[in-house]
Amino acid sequence: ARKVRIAAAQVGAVHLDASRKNTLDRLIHLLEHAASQGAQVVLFPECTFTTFFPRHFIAAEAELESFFERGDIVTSENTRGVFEKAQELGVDISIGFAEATDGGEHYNTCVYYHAKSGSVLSKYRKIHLPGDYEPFPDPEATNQLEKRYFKPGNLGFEAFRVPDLADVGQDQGEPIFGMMICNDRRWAEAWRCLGLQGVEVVFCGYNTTGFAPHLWGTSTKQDPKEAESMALFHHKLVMQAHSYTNACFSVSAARCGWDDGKYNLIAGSTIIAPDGKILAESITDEDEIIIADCDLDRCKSGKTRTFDFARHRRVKHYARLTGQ
Ligand code: CDT
Repeated sequence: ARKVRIAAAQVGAVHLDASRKNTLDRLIHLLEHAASQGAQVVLFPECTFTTFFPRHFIAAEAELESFFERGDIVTSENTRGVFEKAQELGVDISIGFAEATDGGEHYNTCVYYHAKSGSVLSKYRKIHLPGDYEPFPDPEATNQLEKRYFKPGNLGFEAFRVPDLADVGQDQGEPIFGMMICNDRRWAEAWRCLGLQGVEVVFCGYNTTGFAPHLWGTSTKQDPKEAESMALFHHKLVMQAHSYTNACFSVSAARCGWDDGKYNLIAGSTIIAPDGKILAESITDEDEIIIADCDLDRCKSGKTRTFDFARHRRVKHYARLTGQ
């Protein structure tokens, strides 16, 4: 058995005027809570350190920039607390943040931080940016201005090996992880890129609006409760289906709850097995840890039989996927 105890740290409402310190303290508290249950690695959501600002049209540059992190995420004043705590506890973390590069580019990013070496093992920049460049004319509409605020990621979907997590057999090597961010989870292509690299655990942090008819292209008369339940259904549908078709575990961590008492984000953080079944699931829309023992050997049956890609895929018929 190659068992890894994995946790997702779901983060409840973070208001527009939340203090950075208060939000960071909540993340540290969640990490301590996960570590006290024996978690070896903890996934945090997308854009974890602030409210989900792409819902707002922010014209003032200084205000917009205040939501982005600059320099080294591990040592920056606003973010280092959670990395220091991870190292102190010896627990790896994966965490999402809005990244501003030295060259002035902006990405929706996450990193995998390896506690033992105190280093970032892998970085991913969100490739599928949902929503719009221009805000909706309707002042009541919830926006999602990711196309305005971020560039599409330029690092691809790169799986990576993580040392020190599991007792691994000689031939099997270290666990293979991959990361995606929120909207990416709806795209089979993203999962298959990781699946083709033999991924065993996919991490996905998200901010998903519950009721947002303009965004989803549904009726504005839709019942908000029904809309939220549909959004949750689609979230679980894609996490379960794509875990199954790529024979991998998946972990999803929500930023959720009612931001500013007005903007609803779905909860539904999950840990899913390679057969598509849910192993752990959040029960609140607040700060909450979910945790599961994931035996990576459970990926084997799918990877060697039904989804043995080398034997069963018929690539010459897939040319349309890459526009060839
Ligand atoms: N953050 C993010 O990517 N959210 C999107 C909302 C849908 S926009 C139509 C998501 O796919 O969950």
